[in-house]
Formats: sequence, structure tokens, C-alpha cells
Amino acid sequence: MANVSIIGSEKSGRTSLAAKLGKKGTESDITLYNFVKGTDIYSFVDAIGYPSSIKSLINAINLSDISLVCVPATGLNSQVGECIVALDLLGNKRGIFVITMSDKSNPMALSELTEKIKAITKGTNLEKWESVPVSTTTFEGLETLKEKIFSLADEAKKANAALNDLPPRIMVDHFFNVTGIGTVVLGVVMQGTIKVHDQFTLFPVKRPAEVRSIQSNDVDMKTAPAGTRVGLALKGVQSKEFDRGYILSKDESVASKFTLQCRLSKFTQPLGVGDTVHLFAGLQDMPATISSISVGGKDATQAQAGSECTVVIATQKDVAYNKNDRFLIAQLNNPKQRFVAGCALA
Ligand SMILES: Nc1nc2c(ncn2[C@@H]2O[C@H](COP(=O)(O)OP(=O)(O)OP(=O)(O)O)[C@@H](O)[C@H]2O)c(=O)[nH]1
Ligand SMILES: [Mg+2]
Repeated sequence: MANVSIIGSEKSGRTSLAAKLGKKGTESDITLYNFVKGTDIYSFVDAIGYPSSIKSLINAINLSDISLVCVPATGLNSQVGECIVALDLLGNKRGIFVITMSDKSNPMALSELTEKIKAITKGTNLEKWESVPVSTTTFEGLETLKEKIFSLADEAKKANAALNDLPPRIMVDHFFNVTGIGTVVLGVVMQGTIKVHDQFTLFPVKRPAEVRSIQSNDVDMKTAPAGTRVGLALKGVQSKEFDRGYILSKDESVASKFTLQCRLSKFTQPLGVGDTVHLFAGLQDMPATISSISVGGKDATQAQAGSECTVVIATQKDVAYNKNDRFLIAQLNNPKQRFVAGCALA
């Protein structure tokens, strides 16, 4: 099992690529495409709401082990830049740059673009990512891309296997009521192994929920390990009690005020005390206010682009989280680069 996000700029061929890689499933501001390879299931997440919505982008990235960043053969643009910033601030991701519509280009221009991608990712978490030219009309590069995805998926599978013995945690992305079955939710097992009849609590609302049945790609399963995209039928909780990003687990922290260790993007405006920002925590997102900033242990009124600081931030709603989660601070109204900082709990 591997979850792969398909992101990148507008009209860069993201949906055409997704349709070549899998069969369309659940559809919302992120659309899922599934592909079965032997005993492995690949689930591709097309961030269709991006660029107008960065929530769609962050959700697709946070639901996946691997990201495919689509760069049109015509060249880099500020949206590709924004995707690179988001991936760099979130850290620790695997991925590939897909140079799309390669049929509209030539080998010389493609290798120049590959060099440009190398240059702009230097010093970021993405500096070792490969670039693969692909055309979904001539099929050029498609097999090479698949092989590279499968090889990254092997790495992701090993990394996920190491999480199987942790306490189970499921991040929920879709939820609805099915006549005759009841509450059904879709999501990803972030860690641990879940079993039928497991008793969980839904966070941050703290409601009990029992796993009645588990499906993966419409096949019933008794258990599901870390990294699996699952559909769960639940007992004890209604679908209307859910929201995007709610977490099913046994023990989760819930808060509306955090002290975060932040790294600011090199391309952002300064972050100031009193600023209203947008906070992303997993698939949860909400407005928040910066209550205080300290730089190098001293109180400050502002933190500058490219710097590190500690901020106290107050959110408008409760957030479910655990201590190793990463957070993102964004400014939704900044027209060019909406991502401000990547953060961990201080
Ligand atoms: N020549 C050529 N055209 C392509 C290729 N891939 C996609 N296109 C065309 O480019 C246009 C945009 O493709 P989409 O797959 O919709 O791109 P997208 O990034 O999903 O676009 P939005 O979601 O609308 O931002 C469509 O008209 C496609 O037919 C390709 O490999 N070669
Ligand atoms: Mg699309």
C-alpha cells in the first residue's frame, strides 16, 4: 500500500496523470484514484482544489507517503514554488518532479528544466528528488515514472512497517452515512495496526467509536497496518459529528493554544505578534492568532523570512494532535507565497 499525492501548478496535467495512474474513486476537493498491483494498493490523491485552495494541497500532501510535483514542460512558476515551499516546511517526504506534457518540448529544453529544478531545490528537503519527463498523450516516460513510484513505495512501506507497533491513529478525510450500514469514514492509518472491534475515541470532540468493519479498496479486512487507506464502518458515533482531519485513537492531545518552534519560509512576509494567520495541523485547519514571538530566547514583535523563532499561537477551535506532529502557518491572502512557517511543538 502506498499513498501518493499529485500536486503542482494549475493546468499542468495533474488530473490527466492521475487518470493514467489509477481508477477514479472518492471525489471532493481532493480526488482519489486507485491502482492495484498484485497485493499492493496504490492510492493517488489529486489536489484538484489547488491552487485556489491550499487546504486541498496540504490535505493531499499529509495523506500521502510520496508526492508527485507536476511541472509543465513550459517551465517553473510561482505555484510550483509554493508546492516546493510547502513540502520543504513539512519536511521528511519522498517524491518526484514530473515534467508533464513532454511531447510539447524537446530534449534540450527538458534537460534545462531539470537543471533549473535542481537549482531551486538546492538546500531544501527536496534536493535529491529526481525529475522525470512524462507525456500522457504519447505515454513517453510513464513506465519510468511508475518504476520510480514503486521503488519509493518500497521505502515508504518499510518506514510504515516500523510504525505498526505504535498506538493506532487514523486520520479521517471523508465521512458519511450509508443506509443499512450507518456511519462510514474514509482515512489513513497513520500509525499502529487497527482491528475490527477496536474501541477508539474521536478527537478533538472526545466521542467514543467502535470499529464495526474495515475495508481497503472495497475488500473486507480484519486488520489494517500503518499506511493503509481504509474505509471504516463505525458504531457509537454519527457522521455529522465528524469534521475533516478528526482523529480516531485511544489517546490524543487536544488544545487551542500551542507553543511552536517555527522555521519561516525564505519567501514569506515577516510574521508579527497579533497577526491573524491560518494554522494547518494534519488535515485540520483553522484561523489562529499569534500571541507572542521569541527569537533566540528574547521577546520580539516580528520574525523575519528565513529565520527561526518560537511562537505562542491561539486557534479558534480545538485541535487534535500528538507530540511529533508538524504544523504549518499560512497567510491565505498573500497572493504569491501563502506558506509562512513549518512548525513542531516546542
Ligand atoms: N499535449 C499534451 N497535453 C496534455 C498532457 N497532459 C494533459 N494535457 C492537456 O492539458 C490540459 C490540462 O490537463 P489537466 O490534466 O486537466 O491538468 P490539471 O493540472 O489537472 O488542470 P486543472 O486541474 O484544471 O488545474 C488538458 O487539456 C489536457 O488534455 C500531455 O501530456 N500532453
Ligand atoms: Mg485537475
